[in-house]
This record gives sequence, structure tokens and C-alpha cells, in this order.
Amino acid sequence: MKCTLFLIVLMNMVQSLFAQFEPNYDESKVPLFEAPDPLISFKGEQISDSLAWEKKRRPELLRFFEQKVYGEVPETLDAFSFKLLEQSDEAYEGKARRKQIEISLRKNNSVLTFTLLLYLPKGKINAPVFLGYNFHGNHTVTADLQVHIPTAWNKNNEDLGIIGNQATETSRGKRKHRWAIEKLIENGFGLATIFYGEVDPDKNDFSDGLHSLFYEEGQQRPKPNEWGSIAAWAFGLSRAMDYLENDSDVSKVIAFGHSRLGKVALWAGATDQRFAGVISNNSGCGGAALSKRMYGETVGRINRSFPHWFSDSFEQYNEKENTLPVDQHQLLALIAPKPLYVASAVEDRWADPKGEFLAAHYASSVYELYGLDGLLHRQMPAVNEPIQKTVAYHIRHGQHDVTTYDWEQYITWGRTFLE
Ligand code: GTR
Repeated sequence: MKCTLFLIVLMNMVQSLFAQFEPNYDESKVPLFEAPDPLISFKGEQISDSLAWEKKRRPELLRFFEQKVYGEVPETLDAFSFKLLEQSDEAYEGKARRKQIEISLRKNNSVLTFTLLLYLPKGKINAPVFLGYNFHGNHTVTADLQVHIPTAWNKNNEDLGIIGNQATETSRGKRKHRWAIEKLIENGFGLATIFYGEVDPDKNDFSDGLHSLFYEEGQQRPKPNEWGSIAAWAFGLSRAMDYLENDSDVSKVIAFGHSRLGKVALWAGATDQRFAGVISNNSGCGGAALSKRMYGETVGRINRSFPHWFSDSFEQYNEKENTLPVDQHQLLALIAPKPLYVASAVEDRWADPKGEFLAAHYASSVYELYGLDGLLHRQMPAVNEPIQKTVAYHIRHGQHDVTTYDWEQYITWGRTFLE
């Protein structure tokens, strides 16, 4: 008898251990949960207008995400500056202007620099610009020979010609299919991009990048409630915004990002209200997807695979998503009333398309406080049938990627909500 009981307990333990390693893709195994209401404060007060949202609810949610999810920025910079490294009026066969701007951040006698690549449509006095990080260097997004090759640590990738953690000339243009630059230019939009590794190398090592500038004597990593890499990258986008808002060729700036960099765009949009809109392309767990669904990538899984992305305090929710007092729809709601686009892909189950859609749907109640249209219905739209309101959503065919189809939707939406 004792032996059988022991066996049952042991089997349960093995099963729950196994559950940590086997991602769930079965809708019937999604735990029952209630998405915390964006319009009920932590103390239980009903939030019924935009003023109460801005004064009471928004600050407490922002604080929670800052302290327990992405981590706080420790201090302010001592100084920052911009330097125009190069410009031309003859990019893209004379259809575009190009600028490369060095942004320098100064703290505790150290300097970190990164390069912003900017393309603007010619013949437009000032243009709305999509700003997003790239994964391997500004020169990978275009075949343009004038674009500088970064020297910062880069993840090795033979196909992309990245060897010894350095990008090479071979990498030029290798990711241009992900950036519809000509289409953007033809439609009156600009594109601004930065190699994310220049702001913080994407490795579990806090010795370099933006974090290290802020250390006190002898400190080696951020404190438990302080920023992980996502918050550092979001900080970098805000510094790019400092430049862009003073460039008279630029009208509005829309934060854009794919995958981990989509998480970054969302956090940047939540923490910096100067962004005129935010686009999350397949951002998944820790981005647009609801954590409590535990579908595909989970909090525990992401924290174990990428221990440097979030603040250390987020680890207390590993396999305990049910104890989270918030969920990612409330991150999306922090972007209100600025237009928000969430996009998924059918085969990108790891990012939980349904969880991404539901988060955008649940965030919509906050947009409604401003009289803006969100995603009214709980039903996901059909594949390749975008819903384009102030809160927009589409799910397209195919894999985890950024495609021309995605950009076509962002352009159409941008024309209505961002011009
Ligand atoms: C995956 C990670 C995702 C997503 C993706 C990416 O390995 O689990 O959360 O961020 O990387 O950025 O490509």
C-alpha cells in the first residue's frame, strides 16, 4: 500500500517535471485562468475614465512591470550626444536619403556608442518613420554598400557570414527580405534601425553593454529588481527617439520589432510615450502573448534559456504564472492611447498566436476609455484577414519571420492611424 502511494507521488513528480520541459501545444491543456482586468486596480477599484487610468491604474501597472518583469533603469545618464557620420541624397537610386548617426551615451566616465541608420523618402518634407532593432548589423538590412559594418559582439552565423562573433562584408543585405525598405520609401515612410548588439550584446553576461556603464565600484551585474537586456534595449530605442524627435525630416516615430525585439518595442512603447505607435511582430512570451495560458514558450522556459533578458525578480513566476497579478495584455494597455499592432504567424506556435490575439483583445478596454476602437470580439480573425483599428491584429500563413505581407499591412494601417 505504502509502496503504491509512493509510486503515485513519484509519478506525479516526474510528470510535473516533464511538463517543465515539454511545451504545451494542446488547447485543451491550457489552464483555466482569468485575465486580470486592466480596469480594476490592485486595491479593487473600478477605473471608469481615462483620467483615472492615467492617474491611478497606469502608474501601478507600469511600476509592476518595471519592478517584477523587465527591471528598473538604475539611474539617469550623465550625458548623451549625436554625431552625423555620413549622409547622402542618392540612396536607393535617388529615391531615398540616407543618414548614419552615431549616438553616444555617457555614464561614470564610460561611453557606449551605437549607430542609427536612417532612410527617408525623398521629396517629402517630413516623414513618419518606423524604428526597430536588427539582429545582426545595419548592413544586413540593405544591399547599400555605404552602410557601416558594426564591430560589436555578434552571434556567430555561418549563413550570414558572422565568424568569430564579428559581422563581415558577406553579411551585407542578407536580411533585406525582412525589411521592405523600398516599399516603405515608395509609400512615404522612413526606416530607422540599429544593431541591438551595439546597445547590449545578447549573451548571458553582464560584463559589457549598457548595463556595465551604470555599475558602482565592484558591481558585476544589475541588482535583482534592475533591468535585464530587454529594458536596456528599450532604453536604447528611447535614446534614438531623443535624436529622431529633433530631426526636422522626421514627423512621427513608430516602434517596431520582431520576436525578442518585438518584446523590446512593446516595452519601449510602454515606458516612453513619445512613440506614436507600436508594432509587435511575433513577439510571443514576455511580449504580446498571455503568460497565464502557458502555451508554447512559458515564463520558466524563457527565463532559463535567456536568463539575462528580464529582471531577476521575474524568475519567481517560473511555472507559477497563475500567481502573476498582471498579464501581458496589461503591458499592451500601457501603450494606449497610441495605436498598437500585434501580428502573429500560423506556424509560430512557440509564440502562441491565440495568446497574442487575446492580449490585444483584453487591452482594448483601455483604448475604449479614449473613445478608440480596439478588437471588439473574442474570436480570432481568419488567416490573412487583418483587423485594422487603433488596436490592430493579423495572423498570416507561414513561420516565425517578418515578411512583405506583414509590412504591407503595417503600411496600410500606418496610413490610417499614424500619418
Ligand atoms: C526564441 C525565444 C523567443 C523569441 C525568439 C527570437 O528562441 O524563445 O522568445 O524571442 O527566440 O527572438 O527569435
